[in-house]
Amino acid sequence: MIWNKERETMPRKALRELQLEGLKWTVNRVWDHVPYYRAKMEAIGLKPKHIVSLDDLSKLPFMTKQDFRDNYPFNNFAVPKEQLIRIHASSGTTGKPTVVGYTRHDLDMWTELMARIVTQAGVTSDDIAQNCFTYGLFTGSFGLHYGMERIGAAIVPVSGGNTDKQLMLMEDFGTTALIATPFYALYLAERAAELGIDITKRLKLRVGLFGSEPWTEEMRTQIEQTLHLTATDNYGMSELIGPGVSGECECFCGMHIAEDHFLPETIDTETGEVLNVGEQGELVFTSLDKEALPVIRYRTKDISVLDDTPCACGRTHTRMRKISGRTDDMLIIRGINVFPSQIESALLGISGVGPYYQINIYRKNYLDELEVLVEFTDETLLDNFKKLDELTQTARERLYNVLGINVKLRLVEPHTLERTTQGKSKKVFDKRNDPQ
Ligand code: DLL
Repeated sequence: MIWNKERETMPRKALRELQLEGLKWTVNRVWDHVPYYRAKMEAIGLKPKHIVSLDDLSKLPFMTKQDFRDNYPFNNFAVPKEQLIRIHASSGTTGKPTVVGYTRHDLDMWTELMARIVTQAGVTSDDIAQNCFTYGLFTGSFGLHYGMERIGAAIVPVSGGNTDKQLMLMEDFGTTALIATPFYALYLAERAAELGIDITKRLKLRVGLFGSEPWTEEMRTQIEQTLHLTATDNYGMSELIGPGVSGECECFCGMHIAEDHFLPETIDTETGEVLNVGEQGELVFTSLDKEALPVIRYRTKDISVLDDTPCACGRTHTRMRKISGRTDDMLIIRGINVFPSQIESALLGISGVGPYYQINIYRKNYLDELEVLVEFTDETLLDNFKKLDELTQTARERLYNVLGINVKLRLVEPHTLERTTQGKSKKVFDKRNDPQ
């Protein structure tokens, strides 16, 4: 089903006209109300009147996370405080968080976008949706919450953690839709097995809405096989709106971007040059009708590929491929680029290991070393050194074939690596700057 047929299936020509109108409106708004960005434009002699076509987008300076930090908390807002009705912040691990604000119009627009996302994932008003995203400053929980309410699904705001209780409620309420990070979804399945809950018999889950952290196709397969549901991906970031930027439809061929509200680009991370649709690069977004926090050419650091070929679902909005990594996630080990997602894909393709893993990077004698810890799944192997050794060799070779470098691979016992039950999971531990 399509939530907003008029908008989501809009002919491309009409969509481009709408985008141009939104772009001009946003640039004017920022020029008038956001001094730091006006200064960036003035520094290159650019005025709002120079933006006359969508091609002029590339003339505009980028925004980055640093701009949010420099203007903490409210100096990048384009409205006075009395017009704000919600403030969220991203989970900055160090220092001050990234603060984002919404007017009533912004919240309404966001809710509509979330209604699209959940509808295209296959959720209907008959569903009972359990929200395992932690409620608080994080945008994920509230975004999905209001989107579910808008379409008439029953939302259960359990929040993060409390896994045993989550499973109890899931069974008692007959939850059909699950909202979580992909790794928490996997943990729910593991915990259910530990508690002797037969998911096929006692739970009624049928669809999962997963996002907020990178996950591979191999991880999707694992989740679908263990939780017995259809796992869908959705993407977004606080700076732009929260979740609601893009989500998968029933065709599973990328995530449709809400192009009537956000203008996507991909750029070469090094040069900032705009890439052609179909080329892999860093995603950059411009908001088209946000009041409180207009965003121009925000560099997400997320790596993807845009695809504007027609989709069988009838939606006309450009799609983006699953995020393959972040520019700041990329590990350079002895001159070779390695993405954690490559490691995840390789490990999950080996029977007998995974899906829990951890990546450590050390510096030894001025050389970087990559260590991968992965759980083996069959506990009886503990008594079978030969088999364990063979499995280690297989996994090591597989990683070498995929990454092109030697990895120190360690198989660890099942249930030994940490399970993240709230928030995004951390899998990479860069210890290169730790004292040796
Ligand atoms: O994570 C928004 C969100 C919440 C999206 C719930 C989807 C579901 P932030 O905390 O600001 O916002 O983190 C944004 O998370 O730049 C990506 O690096 C990553 N991310 C979000 N969704 C996905 C996804 C929310 N589906 C950052 N796949 C983004 C891969 C994702 N990475």
